[in-house]
Amino acid sequence: MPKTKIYLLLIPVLFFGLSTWASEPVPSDPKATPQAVKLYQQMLKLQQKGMMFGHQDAFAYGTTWYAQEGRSDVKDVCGDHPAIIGWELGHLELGDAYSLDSVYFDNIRKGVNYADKIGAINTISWHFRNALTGGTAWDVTSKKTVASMLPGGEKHELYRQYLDKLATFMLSLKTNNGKYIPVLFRPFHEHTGSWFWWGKNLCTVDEYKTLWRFTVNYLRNEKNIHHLLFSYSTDRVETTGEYLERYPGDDLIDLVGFDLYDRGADYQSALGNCAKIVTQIAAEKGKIAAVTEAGDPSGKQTAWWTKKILETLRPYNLSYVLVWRNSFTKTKDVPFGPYPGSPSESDFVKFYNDPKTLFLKDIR
Ligand code: BMA
Repeated sequence: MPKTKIYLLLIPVLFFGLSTWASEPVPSDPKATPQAVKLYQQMLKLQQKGMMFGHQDAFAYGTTWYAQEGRSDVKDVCGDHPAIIGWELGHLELGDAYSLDSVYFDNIRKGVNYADKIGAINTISWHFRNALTGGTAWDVTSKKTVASMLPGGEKHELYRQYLDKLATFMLSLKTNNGKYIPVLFRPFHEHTGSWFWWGKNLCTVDEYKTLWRFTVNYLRNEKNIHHLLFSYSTDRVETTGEYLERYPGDDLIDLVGFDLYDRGADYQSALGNCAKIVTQIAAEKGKIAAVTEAGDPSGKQTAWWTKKILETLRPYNLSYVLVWRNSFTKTKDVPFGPYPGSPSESDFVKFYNDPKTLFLKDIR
């Protein structure tokens, strides 16, 4: 066959290939790295298939161990790791060597790398200090903190310094062949409540949105960071209007989520309602939807995984549900994830075996 004819045959192939490529959804950052684009598209596809399981600090420590590569309490219980691994950066802004949860930032970097290498997805939260008062993330004594951090504010320079430290850390998340590891980043969460300095009663709608916009633009434009997908996550809300009241914009956000702990008899209805709200918004906007934090604060319910979580969330196309950490030190919190000997251990295995839930082996 003459060469020109072969080229002609290629035209429909090329056209089809390009049009499929053009219609693929892309993250909010127009300069997102190929790895961030790939992660975004992978998560959008997976959310049609099932719901991933995530655990905060899964690779950092468990109820009886600390910093053992390859171990997680989840794996100790069901034989597989979570698909989503949560990390926390609080105190990075102080220049400390370890986080407010006593995890060395070097170990977080190694853990993010390890998770990425084995095909898991990393999400990072940041309970960072109150720049105005010097208090913790839970210091809600001033309503001026957010305003003070914005351009022109008295703590704006200090906030830039916090972000510089954050940027240095994010830019250190690289694979062995030098590619930035894409991560979900989830700052300023649970802002529909008022227990963090960025909460609802502590700043205006405008201040909250401006804080987001300044932060994302600073990281993207001044620090040249393009491997982050940004998560917006409220606490419990009743309506779509309430959910979106402080939403900073489609050009900044990739994932819409919420945090909801089992604190009362109406947990299932509230969980279902929030799941409905975020999955509808995600479908309309072409974004990822997730339960970004959950847990049973009593630690005693024996069928919590199947009865409360799975049964309630089964109808929805959620990317993941992440439960909070299994602290190895004595805190006021129970371990929220499964662990050997926990009252809900066998129920977790049922949850794991259900086709709706996705763990590491299901996504790589
Ligand atoms: C909270 C608790 C704290 C922890 C913080 C940040 O919900 O688990 O003990 O310091 O998250 O991870």
